[in-house]
Amino acid sequence: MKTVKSNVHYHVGNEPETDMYSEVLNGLRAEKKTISPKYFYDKKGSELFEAITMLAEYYPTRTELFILNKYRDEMAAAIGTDTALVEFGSGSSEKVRTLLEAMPELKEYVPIDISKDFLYQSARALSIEYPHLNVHAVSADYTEKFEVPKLASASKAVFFPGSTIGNFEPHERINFLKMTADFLKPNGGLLIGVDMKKDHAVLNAAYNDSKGITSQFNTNLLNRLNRELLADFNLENFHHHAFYHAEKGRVEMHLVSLKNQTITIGSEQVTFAEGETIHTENSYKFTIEEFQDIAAGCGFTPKKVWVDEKNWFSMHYLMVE
Ligand code: AVI
Repeated sequence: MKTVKSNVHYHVGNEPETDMYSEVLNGLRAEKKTISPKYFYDKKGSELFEAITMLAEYYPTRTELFILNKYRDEMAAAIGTDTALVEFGSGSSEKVRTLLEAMPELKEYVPIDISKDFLYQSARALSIEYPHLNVHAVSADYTEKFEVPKLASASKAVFFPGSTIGNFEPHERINFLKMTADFLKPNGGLLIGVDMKKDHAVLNAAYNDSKGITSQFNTNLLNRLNRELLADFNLENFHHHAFYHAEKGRVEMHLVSLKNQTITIGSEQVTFAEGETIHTENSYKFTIEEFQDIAAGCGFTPKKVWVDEKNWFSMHYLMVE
């Protein structure tokens, strides 16, 4: 009998430990009510985000893909050949395929994602498409400490597309970049997608699409709380509100209470005044210099930046010593 040797390996990088109930409740009890955007992504939320990426008004995904396609050879050259490519929040590993096409000599790809089933399925598919690649799928929350298996390549490069960094608060962003710099030492690189500051009308339209998908994405959070935390939000009594806040350099998303109301969540109650909001997301936008300064403060040396013709989206390559 022929023994089959698989080129996909599965690892547990850490066990995510968030207590959603107490985190959400603390957020709703705060002076300014807030819920972390990480809770958008249940099954329905992930599908809605996928739909957002295909909207005419939502430029980031297709612009980043355009940049990746156009400059993938330069990116591959910057990353080098004796390097393991590690992707944070790899999901379906769709974007990385563009890069992999330009890196035929790459030996190791390490997708990291919190959603184990999806990760393992995508890693398996990728390992079949790229039989020469060793795929080490690591299930982990990459914003916390995690372990990766011992790798054969001389150095590591992290691929972090999608401008997810824009959804981190300034202190989270700094922690994340410092942790990533530590992880990459010595001689590692970070290829990261970063959405840029631009005409406010373009930003406002991207988060207020005409089909109302972003509104559904935002309000779906309440559905999730109803189902998973036994809450009784009536979705008709909350309204999607998104706008670009120029001084803060971010798009804010809120859910506005349309009346005075009291909500039950599990065994607790939370009251809302008419017009009061739950702040559900910030999406920070950066000039090239702003982002390079932040990264430099966390131990990175900026090496190269690629942008589209309109200067709407950037992909930075940064290195650590
Ligand atoms: C995932 N993240 C980068 C998206 C963004 O643009 O900040 C999430 C999103 N929120 C509303 N539309 C898309």
